[in-house]
Amino acid sequence: MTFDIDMIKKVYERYPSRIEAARQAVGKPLTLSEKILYTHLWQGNATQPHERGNSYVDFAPDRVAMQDATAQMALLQFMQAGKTKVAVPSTAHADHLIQAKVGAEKDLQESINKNSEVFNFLSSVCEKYGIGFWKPGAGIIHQVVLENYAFPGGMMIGTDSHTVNAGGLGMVAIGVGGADAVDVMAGMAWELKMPKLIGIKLTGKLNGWTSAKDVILKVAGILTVKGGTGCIVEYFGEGAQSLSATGKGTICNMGAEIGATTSTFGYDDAMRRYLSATGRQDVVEAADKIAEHLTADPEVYANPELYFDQVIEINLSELAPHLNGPFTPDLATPVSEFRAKAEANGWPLDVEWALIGSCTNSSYEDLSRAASIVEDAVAKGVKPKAILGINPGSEQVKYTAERDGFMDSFRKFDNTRIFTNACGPCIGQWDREGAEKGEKNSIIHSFNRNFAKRADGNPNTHAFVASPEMVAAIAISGRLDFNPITDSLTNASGEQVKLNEPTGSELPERGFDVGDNGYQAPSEDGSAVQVIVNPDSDRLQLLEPFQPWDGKNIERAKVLIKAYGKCTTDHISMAGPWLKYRGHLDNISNNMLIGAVNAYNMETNHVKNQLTGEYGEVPNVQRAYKAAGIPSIVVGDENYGEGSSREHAAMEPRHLGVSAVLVKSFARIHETNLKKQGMLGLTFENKDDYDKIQEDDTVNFLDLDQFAVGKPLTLEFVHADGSRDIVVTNHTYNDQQIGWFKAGSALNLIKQMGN
Ligand code: MIC
Ligand code: SF4
Repeated sequence: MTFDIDMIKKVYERYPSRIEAARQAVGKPLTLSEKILYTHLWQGNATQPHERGNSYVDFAPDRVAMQDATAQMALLQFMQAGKTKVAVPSTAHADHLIQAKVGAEKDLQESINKNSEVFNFLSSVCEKYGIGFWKPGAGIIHQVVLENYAFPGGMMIGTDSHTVNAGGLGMVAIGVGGADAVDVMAGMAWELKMPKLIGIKLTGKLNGWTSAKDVILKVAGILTVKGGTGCIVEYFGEGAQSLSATGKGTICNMGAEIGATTSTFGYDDAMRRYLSATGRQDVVEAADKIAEHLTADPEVYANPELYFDQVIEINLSELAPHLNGPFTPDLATPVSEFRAKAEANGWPLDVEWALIGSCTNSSYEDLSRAASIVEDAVAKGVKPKAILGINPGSEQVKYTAERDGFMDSFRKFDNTRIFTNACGPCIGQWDREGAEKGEKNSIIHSFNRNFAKRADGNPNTHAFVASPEMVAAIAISGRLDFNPITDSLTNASGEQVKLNEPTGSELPERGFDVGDNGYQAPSEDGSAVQVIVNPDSDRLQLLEPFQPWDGKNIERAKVLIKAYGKCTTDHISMAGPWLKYRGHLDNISNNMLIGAVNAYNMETNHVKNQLTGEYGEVPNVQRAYKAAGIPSIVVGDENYGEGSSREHAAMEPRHLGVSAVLVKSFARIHETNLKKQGMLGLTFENKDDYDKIQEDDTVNFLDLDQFAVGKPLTLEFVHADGSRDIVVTNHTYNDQQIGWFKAGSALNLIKQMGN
């Protein structure tokens, strides 16, 4: 039976009338993205058009998903909101806290032992408040959501940036911070700036070694890590229809890597097949009744330039396999050009580890195609040079792939490691032997992110992103510059052999199967369930409300750090070993900005304490300012806060007393997270002013006491020699968000409203 089928049916029932209202309001044919957005307005029927890229709109998402590493903070906040039950169907998934070391069975048990306090907390909060809980080992949140909850034309939010994966089934699914999830779970509207729309027309058909992953690797190369900011990417065309639902999921998933709000595809046969194979024929039947509304109007796809803000065309028939990286997912290189580029840049070519998995590429189809490469190599007598690590996306995928022999195919390589159905190495939960030596090396993986230190903590690991098929081929050759289309390998008998093109199955011929899928349903009435947080715990800490603004200008603030270059959420609040403190704000604050490069000395975690003149670790220096009652600001570069949805990156500075973050530009989720937690997120009016800010500066806000919508804020930087620079900064706060700032946080406002 499909989860929440009644809710889905209700959404579909109101579709025709809401579309009608939207059509009248907008006054022209509608894209799919607009259809989904306008049918999910908080107010009900649309009464006016909403200006893309400009107007803030209140939405009513259909559901919420959370993963363990962000759910802890989301649910700690929800517990403060004073509600007895979540207002919309919600789930939490235990996937990020499980380490990959020796193999699934041992690793899973060890992780359960190590994290039992957190898992028990999540399990009991879920039970109490009516939230479905997917236990450790059940799978990666986005794969489980695609298999069980996503439905065409629906809208969901999730406390993870890759929530967007559900676009593979035609949803508008958006990654948010925990505080946003709390709004929706508490039965309030969820606000988003009306996104702009990028249309990507896919023509032709994938062939040979190319896979869905290469579509998004190519798009990332075109649009860069910032190019999708504030936009929904809508894919269409005959090429789009030729892709499987999980392939579409891969493409949408990595839309997070170009900063896109989300990505989506129109309802089609591939989605019907997937829904039906995952036991949701009832959704197909309901969706078929309104199928015309679950894709754009025909005029839109016939003349996309008239309806999208930007249009890109990609011919799948000509698309080549890509390798993206190192250190950023948008550095795209077609396989045929890779060798020359790697040599020119001194990227290590030998590969010791090749990893298949993550929410991006861990479907049945992915495993089947990668397994075909392994089988082919075995048949031709070729032994793999690198270690192959596999993280299946869900228990259902693993169970079925096991039944159909693919896992055995992988095991034919002596050095394959099958890890738990969980994030594992993708989030730095990887006990890689030797990583601590910090040697320069390369790895290849089918994940989405490849920021420095992410997988194994070694800053010198060059991580490259590719399709599972290419990862398998590179595992076999042991070389990053191996091009399976043109290159041969030497087999055990010394012969030159070429690998066959991958083959695989979109869906299991005999259907999916699973023993225990790892789901725990909540109690009907959770009022008696006790949620226990031990006051001495170092993993969990109940939250204290942040202080409201005192209505005055901030004066004599210090510059804690001027971050140089890329400063992602991994730099601001590192994952890996720090994941264990995700439920304890004070403890996790000890990682605040420790990965950011200090522009004044180009070192990490080494900033000047203006009170003593000595250099220290960022969190310690900030704790010293806090203890002395001195405010501070953080300065940053472009796309500050790129990457994850983790609100810790906003809560830590808030908790430690940073007042404002002033940058050249923000990534969307992070900017909202700052606002929600009552921080000031500001951008330079003139980006060159970044250079004017000096290490010993003291900062005065001149007109914060007149904080208002659309009105720039003026900051005065007093330099050590007494000279001053006036810096004009912009902000995007609307009235409600200014209210959050004044109240100290959005949650403080919810509580006020509840009382
Ligand atoms: C990630 O891929 O970076 C994560 C870990 O899934 C994050 C969420 C987190 O930090 O917990 C994300 O993408 O939002
Ligand atoms: Fe997990 Fe990696 Fe996906 Fe994030 S990107 S949800 S860490 S698998």
